[in-house]
Amino acid sequence: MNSRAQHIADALVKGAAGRRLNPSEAMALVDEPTPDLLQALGDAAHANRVARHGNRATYVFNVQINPSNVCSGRCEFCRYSVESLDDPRAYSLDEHEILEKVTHLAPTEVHITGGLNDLWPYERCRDLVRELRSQHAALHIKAFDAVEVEHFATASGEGVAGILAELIDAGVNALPGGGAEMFSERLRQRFWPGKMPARQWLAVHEQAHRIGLPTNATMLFGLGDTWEERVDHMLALRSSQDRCPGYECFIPLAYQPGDTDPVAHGPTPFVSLYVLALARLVLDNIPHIKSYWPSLGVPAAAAGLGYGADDMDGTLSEERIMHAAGASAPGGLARRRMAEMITIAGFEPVERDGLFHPVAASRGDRIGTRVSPQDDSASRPFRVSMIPYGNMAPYVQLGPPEGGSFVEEFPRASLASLRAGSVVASCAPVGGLPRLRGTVDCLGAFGIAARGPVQSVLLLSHVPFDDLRASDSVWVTDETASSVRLLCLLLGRDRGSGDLPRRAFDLAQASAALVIGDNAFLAHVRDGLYRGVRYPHVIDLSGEWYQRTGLPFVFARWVVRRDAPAHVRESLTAWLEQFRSREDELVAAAVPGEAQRLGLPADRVADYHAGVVRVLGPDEIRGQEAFLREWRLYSGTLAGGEPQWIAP
Ligand code: V47
Ligand code: SF4
Repeated sequence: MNSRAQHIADALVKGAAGRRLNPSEAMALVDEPTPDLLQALGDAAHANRVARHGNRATYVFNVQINPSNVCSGRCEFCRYSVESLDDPRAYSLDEHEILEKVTHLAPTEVHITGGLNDLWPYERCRDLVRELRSQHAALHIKAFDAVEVEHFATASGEGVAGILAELIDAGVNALPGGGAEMFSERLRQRFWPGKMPARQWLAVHEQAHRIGLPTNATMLFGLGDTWEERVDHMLALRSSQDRCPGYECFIPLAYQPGDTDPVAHGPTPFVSLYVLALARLVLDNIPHIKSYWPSLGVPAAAAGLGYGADDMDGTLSEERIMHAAGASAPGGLARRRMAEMITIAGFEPVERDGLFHPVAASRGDRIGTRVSPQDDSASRPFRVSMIPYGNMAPYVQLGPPEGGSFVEEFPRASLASLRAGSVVASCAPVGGLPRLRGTVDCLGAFGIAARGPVQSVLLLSHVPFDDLRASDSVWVTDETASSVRLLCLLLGRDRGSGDLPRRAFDLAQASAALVIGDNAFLAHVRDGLYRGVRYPHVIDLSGEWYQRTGLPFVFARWVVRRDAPAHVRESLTAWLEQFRSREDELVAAAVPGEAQRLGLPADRVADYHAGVVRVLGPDEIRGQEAFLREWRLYSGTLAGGEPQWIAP
């Protein structure tokens, strides 16, 4: 072995054992990155992470809140921000919306970060945190990166220490790791000259650590940075942690180019895995390495768990920063998907809190049962998917069937789980049932239906329904494809397929938005207000359907997998029969909790429930058949099959 190879081999042995690499050893690991060296690095990093965390990989049930995308920062790589409110892509959420989202989703953690602007000045940000804390005592609030803290400090004249102390007092539990970018001054001058230099970023974090506020640290890579610059970034963080400990986690962020990229493309999975493994070996004093799926992509992030990472961040509904730059990872993942992804990668999934502690088994999710493989105890051997909308609350009130447990997931995900066999039963969206023919059977005549408007599927529109044309665009929720089909049918039957509106990928630019479940109900109660925008036309699609056909609309049917064992079918049937006999009582019992969860008067919620049909009669069955027949006929007339704005 030559001396260079020996140097690398020694560094790997030290790194695998968790011993500190000196700068020359760290540099040797990136001298000539090759696939063979990646494997060796991965093995060493894996040994290091197993010694620290065993075979566990953590995730958190979290939500990202980005109050506004208006930012004076003008970093060249950023596809998320816009310069002013005049930009059509600009948005600013309001407090009500944010609080409602958090109440509705009830996450373990919120991650709040936004742009530098006058719309959300310091006092407003602080008061938002205060309000969140007063409403959610146990919520982990990870808020405002070092760049935002510095901006608050300059604008308010209070100084960084004062701002941090006040934010802690308001309820902040940790600072996120954003704004570090790459510490290289060369790259800063080139891509983000207006942003604070490395020493200032480090000073904010060290100040936070001094007063007991933990933080994270990121590194943006793939913008023409060299391997030496990456190692220097890690070494600077390592020294900072030695000086003033408090970094919980390191998060490498792969540059997402968007469509006006300053460099040709983002980093390859080879580079991402190399960076993760390198980080685990160099950052001996930072406990956690995060494989951040919105930025690395789901496959590379899952693979990253075998290259030194021990955490996958979280469910992250509403992540905007990476997605604004065209990240191809899904917009949010259900807890079950996180757990599945980790299991498939060969690790034991553990749901954690904001400080990386396992979530206590008693703190289950809000619909009754923990969503993790630990549910598969002998006493709860089968899983039933439960859609997390208020109209399902009476079923939740009844509790899971004998021998089963609930798994929370949106309608589209529940179809995939049924197909994959990871759940045995679901109240599945009717539009997806034809594709499950032969795989599932209906369980009696139970489901969710409406004889007229029920505020469960709404089109919120700037344009009257009858005037929507091909020149318009519709943003659709990705929670289900069924309601999208209903909308297509209602629009397409009168207009012809050539005149269907286009699908919008940006809500802010859409002429109309299709929303379902609780979002639809809340938008109805608020006279068309959704995500801070008031839509003058609120069209209830089950009402439209009823008007045109005289038939009820069936949103979902309880189905069971055909291969379910007899005792599972029996248990589910007995459970639904029990539901039938106790429906009124269960609905009444669900109303107060639902009213509190949604922040609405109980009578409003009771009215909503009164409009939902759960035990279906002959009219509902006719309505379901009519919808499936009409859809078959209509979609058969479309040249390219289903319209392109129906996601597969
Ligand atoms: O600082 C912006 C990055 C960061 C792009 O603390 C981009 O747990 C890639 O800080 N391509 C903000 N990256 C996100 C962040 C974060 C993310 C996940 C977890 C944590 C945590 C923190 O996003 C910015 C910037 O480096 N970013 N635009 C882009 N086009
Ligand atoms: Fe603004 Fe942050 Fe985007 Fe820079 S990265 S432009 S500071 S939002």
